[in-house]
Order: sequence, then C-alpha cells, then structure tokens
Amino acid sequence: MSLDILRLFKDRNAVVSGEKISAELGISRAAVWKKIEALRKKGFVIKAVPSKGYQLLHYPDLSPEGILLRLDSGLFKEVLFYQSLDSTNKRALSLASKEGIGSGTVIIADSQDKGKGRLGRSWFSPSGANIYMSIVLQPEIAPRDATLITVIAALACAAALRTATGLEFRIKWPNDIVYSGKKTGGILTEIRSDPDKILMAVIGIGINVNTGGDQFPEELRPIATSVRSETGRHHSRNEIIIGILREFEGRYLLFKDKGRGPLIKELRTLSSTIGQKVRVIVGNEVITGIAEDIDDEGVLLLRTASGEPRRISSGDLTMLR
Ligand code: BT5
Repeated sequence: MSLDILRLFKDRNAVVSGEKISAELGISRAAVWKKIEALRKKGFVIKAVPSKGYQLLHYPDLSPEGILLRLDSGLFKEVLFYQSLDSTNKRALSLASKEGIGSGTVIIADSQDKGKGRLGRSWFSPSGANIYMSIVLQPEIAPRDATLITVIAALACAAALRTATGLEFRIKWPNDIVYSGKKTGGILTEIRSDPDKILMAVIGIGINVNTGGDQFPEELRPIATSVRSETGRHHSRNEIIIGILREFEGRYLLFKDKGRGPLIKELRTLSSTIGQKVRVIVGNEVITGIAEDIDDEGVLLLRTASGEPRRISSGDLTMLR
C-alpha cells in the first residue's frame, strides 16, 4: 500500500511539492515520480501543478488506501482488497483460521463468483458496481448476544446509506436492508464460538450500490434494488464503506457502554417488519401472523391468526399484503 505518500495528501486539495515528498519519504525525486505514476495506474487522479507539485483530485471508487486514511479508527486496523474472490466471508474465515488475521481486519472484493447468502443461498455479486465486504471481529460479546452483531451491522448500513442519499433505508428482520420494499443489501454473520465465548465473528455485508435495475438477473428484478436505482445517480463505494465502518464502530462502542437497549430502540424505529402481516419459515415450520415487536434480544414477537404468541430468533420472513 502507498499509505506513506497518500498521508501527505491528507488535506484535501493541498498541492504537495515533489521536494517535500522526497524529503518526507527519504527517496529520490525519480522515485517520487514512479510512486505518483503507480498511484495513477491504480485510478488515483493526481494533477501535476507546474513548478508547485502534485494535487490529489480523486481516489479510485474502491480503494483500501482511501478507506484506511480517512477512517481514523480504533477498531478497524487493516483493509485487504481483492479484485475478485469466491466469497469475502469464505476468505475471511479461512484467513482467520489459517493465518490468524486479527480482529478489525476488513476484506473487500470488487466481485465475487460464489457470494453467499444464508442457508446455502447465493448473493448476486457482479464487478465494478457494488460493495462486498467482510469484517473480522473478536467481539467482546457473549454468545447469547450474537444476533446483536447483525443488528449493529444492519443499523450501520441503514445509517450510512441515509447519509449518502438522504433516503430512509429500513431493516427487514433479521438481516435485510430494504428501500420501498425491495432488497438493497443483506448481511451474513458467521460465528465461531465456545459455549461461553465468541471466538471469531465474520460479518459479511453486500450492498447493491451502482448496479442498474435492468442488470439484475430476471428472478431478482421484482425483489432487488440498488442505491443508484433509487437516487438516479452514481455513488462512491469508498464513501459508503467508510460510512458503514464508522457507524458500525460507533454502535459497537455504544453497545459495550450501554448494552443492547439503544440498539434495539433504533432497530424498532427502522424496522419495516413491525406491524406487518408476515410469513416466517423456521426450519420445516411455516408460521403466519402479525409481527408485533422485536424484543430486547432482537427476537421477533409474532402473533398467529389463532392468537398464539410466538418468539422467533431466526428465520426467513416474507411480508404478506
Ligand atoms: C443475505 O442472505 O441477504 C446475506 C447476503 C450477504 C452477502 C455478503 S456479500 C459479502 C459477504 N460475502 C459473502 O459471500 N456473503 C456476504 P439471504 O437472506 O439468504 O438472502 C439471499 C437471497 O437474496 C437470495 O436467495 C436471492 O433471493 C436474494 N439476492 C441474491 N443476491 C441479491 C442481490 N445482489 N440483491 C438483492 N437480493 C439478492
């Protein structure tokens, strides 16, 4: 990564002289020029200002350097970027178990050819448009609070998308980010755990950012949407990723400080599920009823047509009209 040279461009629009870069990094002017060229090849737009130096005008749309430099985080320490992966979750799990990558590593890919949903389903993951990322975390959370990790991620996604677009994205229990009833993003949290301790959580986040509505496969068109389809404009993936990670960190610290109360309160406000008639599939059972509330553990409280109350901690939910 070229973090050393990029740090010198941290002040937006600053013109940094070749001389300064060369002195700060302890390299020759020719080596500076090579580094600038290498950055340009990666998609950084760097203007040469005659007799003054260089000005960084644009980061590439997806750049681990740009994320790390602007994140300034105590939680996220490393960003690994891949042009293409089978699945960022799969890579995260294998790096965590075989190479011991640390808590706070974020894995991002431009495309996935085996993007995973829950229960063996697949996640449509074309290149050049969307966010596919996995956060590796050793959370200080008891296993009974594991569902809270997905809640924190979903709230972070909704908040970051709201900031980027001004639109109110909502959360469809338990793991969907939706806008006007269509799925914009999904979360897949995978946990390795002892009975009393979460050893490792991999939090996979997929967000449709710039895929056009007609680029979704036919079967997804009625149920999926992208940020661009809703706002009518292109969005920077880096901006949204930085937003998600900042919002995630804020809520994770809030949880450690104040417990689940504030998170569940926010979830109830943003839930597209509460008050709706729904069908939930839990294993082989199909339960239909009104989703009445989400309790303090993130469990869905449902009342069936016969008036029976049910507590559902995980399942596949469809809204019924
Ligand atoms: C999810 O599963 O919603 C979790 C998706 C997590 C994807 C991320 S991408 C980064 C990380 N690495 C991975 O390999 N996965 C994670 P689920 O609730 O099971 O929903 C899956 C269903 O959503 C599919 O069966 C389709 O109906 C639908 N679907 C697939 N791709 C979609 C897309 N791009 N946008 C909207 N809906 C989609």
